[in-house]
Amino acid sequence: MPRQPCAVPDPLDHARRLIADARSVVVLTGAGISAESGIPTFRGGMDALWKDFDPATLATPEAFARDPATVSRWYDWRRQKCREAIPNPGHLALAALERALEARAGRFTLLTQNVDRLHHRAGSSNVVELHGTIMHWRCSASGREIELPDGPLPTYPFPSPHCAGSLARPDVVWFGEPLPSAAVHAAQGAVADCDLFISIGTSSVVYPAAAFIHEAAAHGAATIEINRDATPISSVVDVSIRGRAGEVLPQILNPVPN
Ligand code: BV8
Repeated sequence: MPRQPCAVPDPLDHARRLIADARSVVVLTGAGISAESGIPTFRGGMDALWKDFDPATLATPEAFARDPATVSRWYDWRRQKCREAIPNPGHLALAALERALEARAGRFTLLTQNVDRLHHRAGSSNVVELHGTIMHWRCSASGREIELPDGPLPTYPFPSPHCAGSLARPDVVWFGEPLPSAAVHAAQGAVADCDLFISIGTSSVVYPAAAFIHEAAAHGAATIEINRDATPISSVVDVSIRGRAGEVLPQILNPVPN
């Protein structure tokens, strides 16, 4: 009798089983989950308009100090893209997962690197914005929040109404800036407690966000990656699913097991 090859579970079935058994889930999302809502990813090419600019060099305090008009225009263009975008089935599936876990007295934390607020608009509630939000701007001197017009800003850079001579800046975390301590604290607490960590739509190259999945695995959490392209974690997670978040998440989360 020829030996039956040990069956390698279908990744989608494996993911479904891990989710059904999970008690405490942490999800980390990146720009890829908002791509199907029409928001350009961070490293996937912003748009013909900005093709000559490298986002990683624009998303720095140095760039803002050197050329506040260009940086302000870029962020306000992205803010408009975020306002026009609507949550896609990937965002909605994660909101449904949170409700299903709550219904079975489980725990759910959504860590996002995204600044677009689409998870909130999709109905997710326990959302930790690791890199802030583009939908709020603050005074570059006092840090006070600045009311913005819904439409494009009238001038770039946009003067702060709070401190003479200061500018409005997006309330995001730039490279070289520390993440909000409350967000880091919330993330570390959730990661320490989770038994399942799901990474979705991120190139897994930006720290400290990219470290969380390794911390979760180190204390025994199962790990799943859902991403269009391979990343540095694809070969180390328990389940690696290559695909679009808006297509894969509804397949593994609906109906969400209570
Ligand atoms: C800090 C906000 C210290 C602004 C962003 C080790 C430890 C700590 C720091 C470092 C470290 N090593 C290096 C650093 C420095 C740096 C860093 O990580 N550099 C990297 C590039 C090497 N980190 C920092 O500077 C951080 N600060 O550590 O401060 C400190 C402490 C005390 C005092 C002073 C300082 C701050 C990092 C945050 C920077 N801000 N964004 C803005 O948005 O403009 S990061 C930026 O990258 C975006 O937020 C983005 O979310 C993030 C990660 O990118 P992704 O989301 O992954 O997007 P990307 O385009 O790369 O990938 C998309 C993926 O989706 C792709 O893989 C693609 O295949 C996939 N995809 C596409 N479509 C789909 C899809 N997947 C599924 N479905 C689809 N449809």
